Amino acid sequence: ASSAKTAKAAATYVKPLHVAGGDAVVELREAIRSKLLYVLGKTPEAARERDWFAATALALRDRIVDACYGAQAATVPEKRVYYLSLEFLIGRLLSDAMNNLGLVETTKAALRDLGVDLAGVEGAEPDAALGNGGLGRLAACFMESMASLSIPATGYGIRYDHGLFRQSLEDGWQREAPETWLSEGNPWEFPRPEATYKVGFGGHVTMTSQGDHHIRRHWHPAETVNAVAHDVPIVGWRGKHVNVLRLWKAEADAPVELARFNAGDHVGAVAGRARAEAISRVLYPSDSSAEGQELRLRQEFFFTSASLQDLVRRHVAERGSLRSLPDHAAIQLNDTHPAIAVPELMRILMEDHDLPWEDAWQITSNTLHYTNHTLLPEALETWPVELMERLLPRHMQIIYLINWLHLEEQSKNVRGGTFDISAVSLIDESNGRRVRMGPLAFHGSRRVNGVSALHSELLKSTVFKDLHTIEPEKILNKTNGVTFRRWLHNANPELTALAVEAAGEGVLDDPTQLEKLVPFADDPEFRQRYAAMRTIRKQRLAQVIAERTGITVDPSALFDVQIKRIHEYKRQLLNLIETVALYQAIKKAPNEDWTPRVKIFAGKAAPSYVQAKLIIKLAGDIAKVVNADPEIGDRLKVVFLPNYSVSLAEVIIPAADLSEQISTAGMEASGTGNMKLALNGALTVGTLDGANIEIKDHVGGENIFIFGLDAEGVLARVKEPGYAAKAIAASPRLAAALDAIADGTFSPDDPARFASLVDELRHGDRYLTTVDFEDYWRVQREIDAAWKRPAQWWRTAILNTARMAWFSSDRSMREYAEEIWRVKVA
Ligand code: B1N
Repeated sequence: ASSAKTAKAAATYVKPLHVAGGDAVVELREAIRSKLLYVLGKTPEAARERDWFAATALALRDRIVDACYGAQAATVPEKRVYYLSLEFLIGRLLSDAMNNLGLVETTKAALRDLGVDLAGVEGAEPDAALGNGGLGRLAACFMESMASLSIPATGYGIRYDHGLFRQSLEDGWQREAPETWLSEGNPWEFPRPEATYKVGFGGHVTMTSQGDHHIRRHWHPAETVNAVAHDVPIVGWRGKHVNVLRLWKAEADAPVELARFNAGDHVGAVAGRARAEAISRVLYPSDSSAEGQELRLRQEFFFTSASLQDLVRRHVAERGSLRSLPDHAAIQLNDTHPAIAVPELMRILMEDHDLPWEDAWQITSNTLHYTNHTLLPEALETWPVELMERLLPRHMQIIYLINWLHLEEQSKNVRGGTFDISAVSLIDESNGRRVRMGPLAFHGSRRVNGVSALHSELLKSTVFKDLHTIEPEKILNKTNGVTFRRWLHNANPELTALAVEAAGEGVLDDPTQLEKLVPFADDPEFRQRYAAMRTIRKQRLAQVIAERTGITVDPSALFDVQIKRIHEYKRQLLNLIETVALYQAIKKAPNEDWTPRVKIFAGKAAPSYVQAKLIIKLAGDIAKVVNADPEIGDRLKVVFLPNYSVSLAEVIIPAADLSEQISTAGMEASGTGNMKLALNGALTVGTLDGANIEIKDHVGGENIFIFGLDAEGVLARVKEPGYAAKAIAASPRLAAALDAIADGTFSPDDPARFASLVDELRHGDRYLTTVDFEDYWRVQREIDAAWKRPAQWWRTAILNTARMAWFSSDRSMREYAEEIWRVKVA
C-alpha cells in the first residue's frame, strides 16, 4: 500500500526543461551517423550501445574542439594554472559534455531519430576511475569548475591502463578484478606523440669545474622512459571555455633491444619495455595511506618530471625567460604525491637553463603551491634516503642542500635559546633516514592550504606546527567544493527542475540563487513535490539494489546512506554496531512504532587492508541475518552495494534521505560526499569533523544531526587510559551488540570471524567508536522521530538544498584563483 502511495506521489511530479528540434538535431544526428560509419566502421544495424556511445562522444568532441579553437586559442593568457595530481577520478564524461554544451535534448532527439535510447548510450560509457576517492574526485571537480570559470588551466596526471579495481563480493568477501576502461579505446582523448618527454631514473652525477669555485653538476640517468601526452578536453559550462587534462603514458625508449633479440634472448629483449611501461599500468589502490613501494615513487617522479618539462617548454616558447615563471604560471601540488617537483624544478632550471641556485630557488618557491589532504600519520609520505639516492641521485643532493640552507637559516634565528632542529628538518632520522615529503612541499611552496577550516587549523597546531611558526602567513584554508553541474544538475534533473521553477534559470549559472528556495520550505505544495522528486530517485535506486543484490527494499522507508572508502577512521563499524543494536531493540519490542529504515553501504577497501575487508564481510553477514528475519520485515533492511564508483554515486546520492558522516573528529580532512548529499537534500548525521562543521554553519544547527566528541574532546579522551572499557561498561546496549558480533550471531559458520574486530574495540579503539556510540544511538532515535513528521522533514531537506551553494567548487576555485594563484576570474 505504501509503495502504491509513493508511486502516486511520484506521478504528481512535473518536468522537462527544454525541448529540442530542427536543424541542430539533424546536424548532430548526421554527425553521429558519420562517426559510426567512417571512424568506427560500423553500420547502424551492427552497432552496439558501446559503439553508439563512441560515435556520440566523437561527434560532441568535435563541438568541444570548435569551442576551444574559437577566441580562446588566439591569445596567450596572462597566467596559467597547472594542477598536478596523481589521481583524477573523472567518471563518465558524456553527460557532463552534453550538459555543458547545452546539447542534452538535442542529443536525445538525434539518437531517437536513429532509433537509439540516450540512457542506454550513457550507460555504455566506462567510468574513468583514475582515482581512489575524495582526493581524486576533488581534482575532477576542480577541473570542471576551472573550465566553467574560464581559468586557463591544465591538469597533469597519469593515463593508467587500469584504474581503480573492480570490486565484487564472493560470499560477502571483497574480491578485486582489474578494471579495463581502455579496452575499446577512449573517444575523448587526443594522443599527442609529438609531446613526448624523456624521464630519467638512476645513474650518477658528474661535477665539472667552471672556475671561480663554480661547479656544475650534471645528472646522467641510467635509464630513461618516454612520457607521451594524451589530452582529454574539459569543456566548461555553456561551452565558453575548454581546458585540457594532459595524462602521461609511459613508453619504452626502445620497444625491443635488437642486439639481445638477435642473440636469441627474445624475452630479455622486451624486459626493459615491460619495466618502463609498468609505470602507467595501474593506479595504486590505497586511499589515505602512503604506499612505500619503488614503483609508486617512479610513478610520482615520472608524471611530475614530464609535467614540469612540458610547462617550462611552454613558458619559454611564450615568454622567453624563465625568470618570469612565477608571474605567468601557478603550479598546484595535489598532496605530496608530486612533491618531488621541488628538487626537479630546481634541477631543470639549473641544469637545462643555466640558472644559479639562488635564482632557481626564488623561481621554484614562488611558483609551487601545496594542498595537504590528511593528518593521518600513516598517510604522510616519507621515502628512504637510500631509495632516493638510487633512483634520483641528483634530486637527493638538491634536497640535502635545500635542507642545509633551511636549517642554517633557522639556527640563525635561535639566538642563545635551544631549538629542536630535527622538528623542522626535511630528513627524518628517527627510524632510518627518510625524506619527509610534507615538509619538503611546505618549504618549497609559496602557499600551503588545508581543505576545511578545522583541518587547516589542525595543520597549524600539529603536523606543520614548527614550520608554521617560522612562516605564519604560509598556511591558508581553502574548503573543498563539488561541481553542481555533475552532482545536482546531471545527477538530479528532477530536483534541478524544481529549483529552476522556484528560483529561475539563473540558478544554473549562479548557485547562490538556490537561496531563493528558502521561503518554499514553508510551502506545503512545494514540500510535497520535493518529496515526490525524492521518491522517483528512491524507486530508481531500489531497482538498482534489486538488480545487483537481489534485496527488495521499500522506497517509502528512510534511506540511510554511508558511501565512501572503507576505513576505520570513517567508522562504518559504528554504523554497523548501531545496526545490530537496533536489530536487537526491534526484536525485543516488535510492536513498537519503529521508523522503517534501509541502511545502504557502498565503498571499496584497499586490497591489503585486512580490517577494512573484514568490515565489508561484517556488513554482508549482518545483512543476511537481518534481511531474512521475518520478525523484522520492512522495519530494517541492510544493503551493501558492490563496486562503488562515481556513476553509482550519481544514482545513490539523489535517493538518500540520511547522510552518514561519522568519522572520528579531527580525522576526516574535509569530506566531499557530505556536500553532495546535503546539496541533494539528505539530512546529515555527523560528527564535528572536517567540512561537516561548515555545513552545519551554513544549513543551521537545527537542520543537521550532530553527535559525539569534537576534535578537542578526542585529543583529551585518548589520553585517558581504559576509555573503551569504561564506555562499554556504561552502555548495556553497546555491550550486547558487541557480544552478538563477537559470539558468531552473524557468522554461525565461523563464530570467531569478527573476534579481532571486537577485540580491537574492547582493548584499543583508536577511533573512539565505543566512546561515541551512546550519543550516536541517541541522535539516530531523534532521526527516527523526525521521519515521522514529514512536513518538518521535507522543510529541513529543502533548507539543506537551499543553503549549500557555498560548497560549489566554483567558490573553491575562485578562492584559489584570487588568494593563491593570483589569476583573474571573469
Ligand atoms: O581528500 C579529500 C578529503 O575530502 C578527504 O577528507 C580526505 O580523506 C581525502 C594517499 C589520499 N586525503 N588523503 C588522501 C589519497 C590517496 C593516497 O594515496 C592519501 N585522500 C584524502 C579531498 O580533499
